Amino acid sequence: MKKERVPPGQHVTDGFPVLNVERPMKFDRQKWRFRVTGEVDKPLELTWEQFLAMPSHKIVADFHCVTGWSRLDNEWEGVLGRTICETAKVKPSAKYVVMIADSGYTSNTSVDSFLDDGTILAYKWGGKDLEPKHGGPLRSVVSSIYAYKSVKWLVELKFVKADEPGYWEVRGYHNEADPWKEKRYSVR
Ligand SMILES: Nc1nc2c(c(=O)[nH]1)N[C@H]1C(S)=C(S)[C@@H](COP(=O)(O)O)O[C@H]1N2
Ligand SMILES: [Mo]
Repeated sequence: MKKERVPPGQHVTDGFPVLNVERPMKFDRQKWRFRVTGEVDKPLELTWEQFLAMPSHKIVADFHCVTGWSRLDNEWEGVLGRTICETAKVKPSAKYVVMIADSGYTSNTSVDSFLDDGTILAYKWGGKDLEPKHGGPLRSVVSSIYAYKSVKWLVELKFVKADEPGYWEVRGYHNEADPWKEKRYSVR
């Protein structure tokens, strides 16, 4: 059977809603640092210029918010999750990655999902610098799962052995967040 384009229970929006629990971060190019920590052989601490100098890619992917809207065909440009894993030499012991925003908002996902072709740390959307309200200068985009796992104002990736549920995951949203299986809420 042909796979539907839009996951069950989602409706397509042409706009690009803005959703966040905190205020957008203030971006200071000089002070900004991006860190990769935890279960890696080569921890990273990069300046904005160093981040931009990393090998970049473009992907086109759909974005599904758990509240019901989906925005199709987003062109994201940035550094693939896979590239980060290779550069930081993520250890086999790392099973999960915690994505950390400047504010302290976090979300977690499996290293497997992070290595997926649809996972990118994006600094451009639709060919333009990612707007502050959408997470600029940098956000993670994990296209295979609901968008609460795409962290805006990303400043750190922490690779861990044991999972660490993030902001929404401890507030009742599903830890795996597979939109095709409608894993929206955790049932206790
Ligand atoms: N730092 C941070 N990232 C976040 C959020 C947030 O509140 N703070 N909300 C998440 C949720 S629920 C969604 S749907 C998307 C929304 O991204 P957008 O505002 O670019 O549409 O960001 C995700 N990343
Ligand atoms: Mo969301």
